[in-house]
Amino acid sequence: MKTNLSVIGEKFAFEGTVKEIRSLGEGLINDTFFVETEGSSPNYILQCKNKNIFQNIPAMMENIHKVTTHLKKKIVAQGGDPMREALTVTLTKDGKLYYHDEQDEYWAACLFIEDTITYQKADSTILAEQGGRGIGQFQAMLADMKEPLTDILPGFHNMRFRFKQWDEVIAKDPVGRKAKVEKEVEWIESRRDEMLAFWAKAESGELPARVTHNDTKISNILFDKNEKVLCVIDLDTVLNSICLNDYGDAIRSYTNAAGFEDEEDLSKVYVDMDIFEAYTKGYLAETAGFMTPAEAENVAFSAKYITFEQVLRFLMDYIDGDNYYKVKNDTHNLVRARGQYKLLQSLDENYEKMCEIVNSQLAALGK
Ligand code: GN1
Ligand code: MG
Repeated sequence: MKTNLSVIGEKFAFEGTVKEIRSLGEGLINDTFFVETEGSSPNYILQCKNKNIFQNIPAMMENIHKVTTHLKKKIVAQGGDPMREALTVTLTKDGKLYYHDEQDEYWAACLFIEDTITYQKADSTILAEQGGRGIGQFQAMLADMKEPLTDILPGFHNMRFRFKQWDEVIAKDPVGRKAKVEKEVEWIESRRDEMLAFWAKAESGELPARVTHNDTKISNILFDKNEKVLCVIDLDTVLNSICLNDYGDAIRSYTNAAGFEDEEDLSKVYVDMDIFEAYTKGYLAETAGFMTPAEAENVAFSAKYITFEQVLRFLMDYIDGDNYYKVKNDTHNLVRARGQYKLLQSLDENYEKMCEIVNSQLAALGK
């Protein structure tokens, strides 16, 4: 049955009169719509959340509510604009954080922040440094948030959990693709111990759990017209996890010279070290103040960790028959896994230089 968007829109406490609700294109996870209102009333973003991936959407919305409430208090105390520098969840007319429709779909809305720009690619060091500041400020403002968040994506960046999923998929080989990717399977197996050793530091508490974003690509940052970071968006994945994962995931996406995960020409996939330096500078300027010595020591490795995790997740989804990520064809996940592996190789090659950059930035910040 086709969803009647205007009926969904009527459930929310939008100011003014809704003129049109139109699709903002297909995201990889949720379906997103722009709600345009008449005259000078605010506009909104409306989303149908993906319930296959997010199995507890009420808890997800509670997490978002807790985080945005905390951020707004901090922004006001710093003299900022809480309506532009943090997301504002728009409630339903009966005061709920989401609307659960008759077809068992979950909808949520937030205020659209006007006069901002988003980028798909970090094509300048200015943008990269600002992006690093954005996630760094986000984490710093949330570093003293005491209320725990519900773990709505159990095991999300947990390598032990990922290997458990991996072992099950490899044992099952449900669509007979394993034989086609022996070499790629070996990429994963050969680094199992190295990657589990990093995660063991999170399990022991050596790397503490903090409030983290978990999807730190550049398109999840709103910039103002002067290329200055304004607001971090897409809070579906806010969780308690280690802060370095947000840094590592951003490095994985910002520094990829190819600019996207679908590049088939692997000669275009490598780490842009100028972007690496700029992002690292921006991120550490905001986070060095709260980082423990153990966190500071593991900054550079986190980029390898998250990139490896992404190779594993794409390859696992390929072997599993493409159940998680949306794909355009049978080899889409394999292409993505190969691209991420090429990026991981480039991170390996540049690792010494990456450590030097991190250490010199930390030293400049008195760490
Ligand atoms: C998914 O759709 P997007 O880009 O927000 C995924 C991330 C992956 C990313 C890879 C909840 O995020 O973890 O890194 O694809 N999000 C979820 O492109 O699994
Ligand atoms: Mg996302």
